Parts: sequence; C-alpha cells; structure tokens
Amino acid sequence: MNSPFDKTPGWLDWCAEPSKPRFQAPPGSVDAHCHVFGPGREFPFAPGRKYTPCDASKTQLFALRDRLGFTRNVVVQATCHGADNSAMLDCLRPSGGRARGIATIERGITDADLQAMHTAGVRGVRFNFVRRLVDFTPKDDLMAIAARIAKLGWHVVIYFEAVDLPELWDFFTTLPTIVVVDHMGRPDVTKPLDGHEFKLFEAFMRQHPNVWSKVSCPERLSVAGPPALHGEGNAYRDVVPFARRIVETFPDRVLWGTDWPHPNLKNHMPDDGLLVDFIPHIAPTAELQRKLLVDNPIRLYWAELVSAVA
Ligand code: 0GY
Repeated sequence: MNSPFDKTPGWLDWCAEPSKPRFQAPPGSVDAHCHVFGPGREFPFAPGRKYTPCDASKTQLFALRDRLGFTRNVVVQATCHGADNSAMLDCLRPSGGRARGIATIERGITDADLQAMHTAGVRGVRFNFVRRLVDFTPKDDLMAIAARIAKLGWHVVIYFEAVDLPELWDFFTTLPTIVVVDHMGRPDVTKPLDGHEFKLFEAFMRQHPNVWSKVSCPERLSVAGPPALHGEGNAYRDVVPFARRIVETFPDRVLWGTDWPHPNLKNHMPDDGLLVDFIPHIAPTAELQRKLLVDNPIRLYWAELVSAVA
C-alpha cells in the first residue's frame, strides 16, 4: 500500500534482499538497535519531524530478524515519530515477548501510561542530542524523566556526536540509571584510535560502570565504505579498531544492532547480511560474541529470563 507521505528527497530505502550472513549468530541473539517507520498510513509521521522516511513495518522487521538468524529485537523509537510511540509499541505486542522497546516520552506523561508501556515491553527512554534529528529538550525535563523511569528499572539511551561529549559529560554522569550510548558516541574514525577524542569516550566508560555502548552503525561511521568498493572482507574496515577496542575492553557492557531501516544514510544502503558478517571482526571470540549478542542484551532487556535460570 502506498504511503500518504512524500519521502525526504534523496531518501535511500532499506535493502529488500539482504544476503544470508556467513557468520552464524549464537542462539538467542538480540538485534538491540532497530526501528520501524509507520507504515505511514497506519501510524502517521510526526508533524515536527526532521525527515520523512519510507515505510518499514514490524512484519518486515521480523522477517529480517529471521533471515539474519536472530531471535529478538530492541525497537528504538525513531525521531520521525516524535513522542508518539504507537508504531514502536505495535511491534512489541505481537512479538510474543521477543521484542522490547525504547520510547521517547515527555515530562508530563502519566504514571498509568508509563506502566502500560512497561507491560508492553518498554525498558528505556532515548535522549537525543543530535541537532539534525531533534530540537533539544531542556535538561531539567530530561532529568525529571530519568528520575521517574529509574523507578521502573528502565535505562536511558543517549545519542550524541563525539565532539559534544565534553559539554554533555556532567549531565550524562549524573543520570541515575544505566546509560546506553548509541553507536560508540559516533567517533570520527579518521582520527586516531588512541587520540584525544576516543580516549575521552573510553574514559567515560571506564570511570562510569553504569555506561554501556552499542558497537553499531559501521555503515554510518565508515569513510572506507562497504565491500562493493573495496573487495570482500573489507567492509567498513576503518570502524573495526574502534568497535573492537570497546568490545574487548568492556565485554560485559556492549550491545550490537543492525540500525535497520538505516535512516538518513546518504551514500549507500548497507546489506544487513554483511553487517552481521562484520560482527566477528569486532568480537573475535565465541565468548565475546555470546556476551555481545546474547548475555548482555538479555540481562538488560529480558532480566526475567536471567532470574528464571538462576
Ligand atoms: C539511528 C540514527 C539516526 C536516526 C535516528 O531516531 C532517528 O531518527 O536514530 C541518524 O540519522 O543518525 O540510530 O537510527
């Protein structure tokens, strides 16, 4: 069915026929960062959005999950839906407990609405500091939200650019919950791995044991690009040292996700199968892979499964 919305000019649609990955994800693996868009006819995009995407439905997301050999999803509210979480919540209920959600909420949300989201499977909120995606919410509002969701055992997901970490550091380090950083804080991978900027991110994680990182989005961070440009095995090779450093240094606080359907990419749309084949380059042992894809996300999002086994 056609969307009633016109996509942002130059919009790249998600890859309809991703390759079957060669890397076999361990049983129970979680895609801990993905989104749904609409479908616009059913779940209209927000009037204040900064981009208008193609449709990307829950059925298509679940088909991708199965094709890639994954078991579970964490669906992150996309900014094009603002604080209307209906499309994200609509994924959780029919997933049979195999999807959790990260919401965008406003300060005035009622306790009853928060509780209903918890029952549906929401386990966190996202605070976004990327200017091209959102108008900033005042920090007082964010702190009030964080205090309320802490009581539910939820965590805060933060999205920011590496250059903004120094300014945001004090706010981030006073958050009262686990704090999950999207895409390693978006390092500039043309800068040295041991340079000031990435060292600061490592210090952020080292000094604050409540900080976790998603080692996701090589396709967004890479300057080297996908393998079509450089031959097989070299996909996003410039991102590998950064992600691998974080996985090896903080193996119990890392998550991985596809970022499907990959909003706002300008140069190419990744083959999600090849993104999965990126994993053994950044998590080279079976133990690191199991922590990254199973143990860590299960502990954070499906805690009841851990206590059931314990
Ligand atoms: C991502 C990255 C982006 C967009 C969003 O919610 C969103 O709109 O997260 C981006 O454009 O960098 O994590 O999906």
